[in-house]
Amino acid sequence: MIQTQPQLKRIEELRQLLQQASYAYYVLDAPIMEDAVYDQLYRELQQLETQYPELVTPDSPTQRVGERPATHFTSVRHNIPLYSLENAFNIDELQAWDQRWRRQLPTTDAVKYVSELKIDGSALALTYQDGVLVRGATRGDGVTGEEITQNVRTIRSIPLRLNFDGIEPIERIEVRGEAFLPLEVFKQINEERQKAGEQLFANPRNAAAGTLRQLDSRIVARRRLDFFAYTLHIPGMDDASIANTQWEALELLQKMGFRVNPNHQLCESLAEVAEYYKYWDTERLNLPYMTDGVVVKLNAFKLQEQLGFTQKFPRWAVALKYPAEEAPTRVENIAVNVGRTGALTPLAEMRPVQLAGTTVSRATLHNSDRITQLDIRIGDTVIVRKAGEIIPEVVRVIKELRPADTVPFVMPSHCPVCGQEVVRESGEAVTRCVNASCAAILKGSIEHWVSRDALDIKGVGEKLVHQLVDKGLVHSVADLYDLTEAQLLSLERMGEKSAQKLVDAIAQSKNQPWHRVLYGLGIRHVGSVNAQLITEKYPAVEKLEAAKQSDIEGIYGIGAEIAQSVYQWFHIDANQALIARLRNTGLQLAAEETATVNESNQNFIGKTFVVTGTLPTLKRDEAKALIQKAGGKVTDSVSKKTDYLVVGEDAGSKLTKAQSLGITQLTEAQLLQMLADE
Ligand code: 1X8
Repeated sequence: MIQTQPQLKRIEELRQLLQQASYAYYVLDAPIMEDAVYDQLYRELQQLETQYPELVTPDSPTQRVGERPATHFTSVRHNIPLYSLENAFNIDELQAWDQRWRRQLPTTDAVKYVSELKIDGSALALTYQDGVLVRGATRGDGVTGEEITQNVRTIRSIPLRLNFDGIEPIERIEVRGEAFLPLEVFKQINEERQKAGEQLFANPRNAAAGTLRQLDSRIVARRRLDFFAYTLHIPGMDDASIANTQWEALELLQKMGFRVNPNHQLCESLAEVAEYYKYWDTERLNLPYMTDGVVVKLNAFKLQEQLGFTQKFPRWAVALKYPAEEAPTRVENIAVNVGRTGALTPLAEMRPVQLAGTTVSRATLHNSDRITQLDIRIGDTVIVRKAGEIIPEVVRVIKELRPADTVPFVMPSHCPVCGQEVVRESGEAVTRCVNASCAAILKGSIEHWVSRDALDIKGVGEKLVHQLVDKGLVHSVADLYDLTEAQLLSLERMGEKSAQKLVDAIAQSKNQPWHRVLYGLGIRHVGSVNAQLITEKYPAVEKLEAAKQSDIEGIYGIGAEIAQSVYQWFHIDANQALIARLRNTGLQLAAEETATVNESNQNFIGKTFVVTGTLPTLKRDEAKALIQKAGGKVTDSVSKKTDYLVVGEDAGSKLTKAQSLGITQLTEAQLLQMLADE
């Protein structure tokens, strides 16, 4: 213990620095430390903690990255139930609520209300013992929830230790709030799931709830959940003076280090509440997260206590909801699409309706389970819903309006594209075409291969892919590389110049890095992030082919499902044959030897770079990694200290600023040249 004293001091210092930086970044949205500095301090802490595991504490910033999967969650009973809120759908219903509590508790004093936004997420109850987060639990049924502490620790805006500066330390405190996924993250997750051939989340609430119940907290850590705190309970607080009103409670939560939604308002009358409701009806569409209403609470805790609870709800609060964006329309047809994974997706084609500012005429029906559940038939009148950025979905069928002659919809027993019998494995919701040479699967795989995050072959779009497959010119992605100008010229409306350009673009793609090739193969569950994780561990295809499933699963961030999928893919003969052909075409099936750029390069030492805009072939992160490997420094903002600005398409304010400071600009080609030169 004596010997570890200096280390303990440094560890505590590092934790404090990292905690402050993280708070500034995630809660205040006002960074105080450069990423590179943060990373360096973090690594130092990690090393010390590895060396002295007995000094690791649950509130250390290193405890936010997740742990190996749990086998199950344990149930926890909430000391104070998490009530749900009574709903009101318009101002009349709000007034009815107000009159009800006033009848129970006649008062002539001026009453204040706090109006807050209702966040569409998943409620959490967080317990802090002596200021340290010791338990995080889901709402569950309100009485019993699930203990998900490890997952909660990955949410960066949730403090692992409370800040009691200037307040009397509180021994035990329970904080409640809403965990949610920002819309941007939600969209990104769904895009990744789509690309990996996985089922999409219907809305951010489901995505947040699903994420919180992930047994593998490493996956949770990558999903970037956020959290707004909205209430706190202190056992025995009754007449404590620490907070007497909801308004003060929100201030206290903020002081203790929580993110509190800034859009709350103290209202002196119900008319002011109504104004707030009206204002946010439109303004909420500009927020980066989903809201579905306003929560109105009586401000004084004294009033709250006097009113108490009904069987289900607090009497002193109400959720004033916004009408969901739903509309009725008629189903004209149910089509069945076949995707690149062979999954059959039923799609309702409907009479166009206006919803949330866009015209909706198609909605996914997901799979046959969903169809059975809805009992949706051609000719039915249905309610469709679209909220914010979310894909439209059919909410329910209005059975009363069903015409007499409808028949239940059944999924086809044969693939609508190739005619081969389809398969639905027991326990799976998805029906699949398993014909490896089905044209729909082939078209989908080629579209995926040429897509931006894969081989990024410009000029090869959906239409051309269909022509190439239908004409029998391409039977696998490898065939793309044998296409000749003459063959392309045989296609409709293809000129010599375009044909030549296409052949060039396809040939160019042979230079794309190995991780893009792996992603392009379209292995189930392998999105572009996973492909990069895998290729870091297996820098050559031969190594990956020889890997055991357990080895692949050993990669940080790769779960069992992904590992199994990759392992199985490489053990199918046809896929082995494909790899052999791709190897012959000269594609990169190994990470490029970085000899020229691996060691520091005189052009880069001591130089500061900023990368902006869309580069022609490299992703920004790839460019940054190359610069750093060569010994250069990369920062996010342009300043006098910037030596080079690497500029791509659609560069914005950084370019303008660099121009005004006279900073040297580089194209991607010039950057690559510099990397190659010594
Ligand atoms: C649920 C929610 C509340 C608040 C925001 N979003 C929610 N989903 C809030 O109070 N600001 S309160 C609440 C509940 O008590 N069930």
